[in-house]
Amino acid sequence: MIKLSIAIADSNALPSAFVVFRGFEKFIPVAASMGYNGVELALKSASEINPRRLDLLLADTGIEVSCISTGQVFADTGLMFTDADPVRRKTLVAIFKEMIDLASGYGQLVNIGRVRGSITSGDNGDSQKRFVEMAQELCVYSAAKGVTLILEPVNRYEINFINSLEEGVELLNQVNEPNFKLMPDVFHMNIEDQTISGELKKYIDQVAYIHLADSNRLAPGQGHTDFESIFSSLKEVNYSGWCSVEILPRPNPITAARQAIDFLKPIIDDYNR
Ligand code: LER
Ligand code: MN
Repeated sequence: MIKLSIAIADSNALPSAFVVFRGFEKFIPVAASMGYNGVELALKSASEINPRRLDLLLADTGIEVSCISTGQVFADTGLMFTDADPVRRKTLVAIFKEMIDLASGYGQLVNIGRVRGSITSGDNGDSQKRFVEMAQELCVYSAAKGVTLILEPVNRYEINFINSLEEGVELLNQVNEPNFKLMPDVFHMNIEDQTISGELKKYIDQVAYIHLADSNRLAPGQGHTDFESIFSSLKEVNYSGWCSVEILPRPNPITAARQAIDFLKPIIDDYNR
């Protein structure tokens, strides 16, 4: 069974927040009325969420939180897991623990995208070691709260650390915690991975969540990514979980969200039959 979600941030989110919708109060009801099952909350801090208000919105609309994503933490603060400065890493651990506390009530998934940080050339693996240690600490904290951390491979034009699913799985193996999984994004996979369908099938046991966008990062159906093939491959290996629409809000948020669900709903309904 696949459930469909869409990325949303607070109304005053940074321009760099990569989401379709901005404004929980306004757009959670819009996403629900379009037929989305969930919303992915893109946050820079857990304090952006008022749980009482969110509970009301979720109850009124019947929609779920699919995941909490953290790209804005990096965009807003520049903090990263690989940072050489222990004080900055400690600040990031505290921000993440609050996100994990929030996720224990909403979605039980927290992503690690660009906030993992980059690798400084010639550092002899120190950046990676810092990542592994911090991920292990946060996995232990998350496990006690029933939360899984999900690592998103991101293409080489945005970061130099973990671009492909294969690299992601190597890092998962080093961290070696049961609640550390992958969040493939088919837009990045189109740039980095040998094939999208093949790598998704190969690593499906590690896949806990999927981002969807077409080859041009518009709504699925607007570019040349073969979504029929992706979903039939996922079906072969029985993927069950969230797929989340993370696309450019073009020509405008409503049209982009509508295009995505118009294209994906028949495919997902068929998948779930
Ligand atoms: C975040 O999910 C992502 O895919 C990044 O490309 C955003 O910069
Ligand atoms: Mn993504």
